[in-house]
Amino acid sequence: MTTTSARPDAGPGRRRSAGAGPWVLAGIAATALAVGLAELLAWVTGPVGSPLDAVGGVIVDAVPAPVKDAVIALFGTADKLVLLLVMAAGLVGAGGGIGAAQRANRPMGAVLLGVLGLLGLLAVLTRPGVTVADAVPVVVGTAAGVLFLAVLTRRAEAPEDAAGSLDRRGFVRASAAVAVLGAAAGVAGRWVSSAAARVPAAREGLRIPAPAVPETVPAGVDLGIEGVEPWLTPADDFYRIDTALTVPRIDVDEWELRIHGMVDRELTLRFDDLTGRALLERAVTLACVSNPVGGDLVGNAVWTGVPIRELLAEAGVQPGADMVLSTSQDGFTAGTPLDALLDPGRDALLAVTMNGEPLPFEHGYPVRMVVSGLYGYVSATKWLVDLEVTRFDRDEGYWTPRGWSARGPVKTASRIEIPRSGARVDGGEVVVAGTAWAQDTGIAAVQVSVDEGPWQEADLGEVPSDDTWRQWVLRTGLAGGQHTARVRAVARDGTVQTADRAAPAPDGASGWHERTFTVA
Ligand SMILES: Nc1nc2c(c(=O)[nH]1)N[C@H]1C(S)=C(S)[C@@H](COP(=O)(O)O)O[C@H]1N2
Ligand SMILES: [Mo]
Repeated sequence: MTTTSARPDAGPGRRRSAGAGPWVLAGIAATALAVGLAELLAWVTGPVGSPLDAVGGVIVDAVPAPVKDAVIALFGTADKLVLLLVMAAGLVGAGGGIGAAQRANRPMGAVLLGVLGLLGLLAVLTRPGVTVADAVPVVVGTAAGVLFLAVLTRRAEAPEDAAGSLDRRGFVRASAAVAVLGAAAGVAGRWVSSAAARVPAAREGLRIPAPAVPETVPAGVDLGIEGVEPWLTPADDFYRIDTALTVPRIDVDEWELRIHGMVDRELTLRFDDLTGRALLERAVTLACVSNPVGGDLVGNAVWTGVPIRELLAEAGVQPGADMVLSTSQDGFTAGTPLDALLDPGRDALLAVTMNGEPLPFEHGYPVRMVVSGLYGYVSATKWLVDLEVTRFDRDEGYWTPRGWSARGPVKTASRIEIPRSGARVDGGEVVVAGTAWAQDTGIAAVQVSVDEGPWQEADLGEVPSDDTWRQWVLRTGLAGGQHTARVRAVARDGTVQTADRAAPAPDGASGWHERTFTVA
């Protein structure tokens, strides 16, 4: 119950109705809120749910061909913009009418707004590929608009001194604020969703020049053994590790890379500045520091890109620097030792393609780093936008304060892929096979010991360089019963893969991989 103190000029419960102008504004505000919120939500649920696109589509389909031709002749490619402006004008008119109706005959305005929403919903539901989720933007937007109008009406009708009561000024202010908010939401929604739709199309249409120095992959990289990972990992099967909740979708035309810090000349590069250079193509195996012994957070791809040292040379690295802090568009950072990036013997690329295609969004489109011999967390920044030449005693990468070591050279590793754990295999000759890697150093040999017997040399697949993993196979006669095989690799510098067991944190797992299986 509301108690009201009597005032000479306004009796208890007396309606103070604003004039027609404020009500027209209120109707426009409610409509703007409904449409604007729907457009913003359609950015999340997908473009099919956009009421402006849906109604625009209905209009385009309904307009007679001569009118359409005239519009295109008049406005050219701005025809879509013209249609949007016409719809916006129509909505302002409808909103004004809704406000006037609400003033004259409550709740007629709210009902009309509901009808407008229903028409928008029908338009959305006629679109190809529509799903239930696409109804959400219009329904929620319309509900918000109706709610706003209802609450505004109640408050305007409330006795002047009741809590939440609105005077004429408050009524106009609330309407104006919501109108601006709704319009801003609509513009923002359309802007971001059009950018989001443009980016995948741009990636599809992207033409990257052929590498000046192509990779030559020898014929024997794959030993052709069933159950062994292919030497070249298809992009779709490539492991994915990152901190991104939603995969960044960068517009390649907007992309810029800034190279700064302890350099003589700051550089800002656009995508064309990168791809206009002589591109180098290299197969490089990427590994995650979190990969356990025998794990699969490792993959091998052919990348093309620009050697990072060429760009650093152009910028002119100043004495005293020992690290390059790379930053992604979504704020991830990696601290890479400068000497690894300057070493002419090591492949360190700003990569723009993966297996002959523009980088997949998940793997860093449009530009990422790939550095042979370093774990991804200290070197393989995806969605790269910034390189700062600095020092390890001044800066650190994302994972360093989270329990991982500042430097992350890849540890020599090998794994058994067949026989699978617990497998039963046919007697006679047993095939033990898998993959081994020591990026930037190379695999010289792989050795297998069965049941703690002597180490036997496996046959090795070919490799184009020391940057990639290497397949291996040992064919050995084994008696029936249970056996355990273990594997170790020897790197090209002569070091033997260590037997010391280490967990992945803080700088990578180590120890020999074992598989136990049964021979029939
Ligand atoms: N922007 C960004 N780049 C990143 C990461 C990340 O979280 N964000 N993770 C890194 C880690 S830990 C690894 S192992 C590799 C994995 O690359 P991939 O997902 O292409 O296999 O990306 C590196 N680059
Ligand atoms: Mo990683």
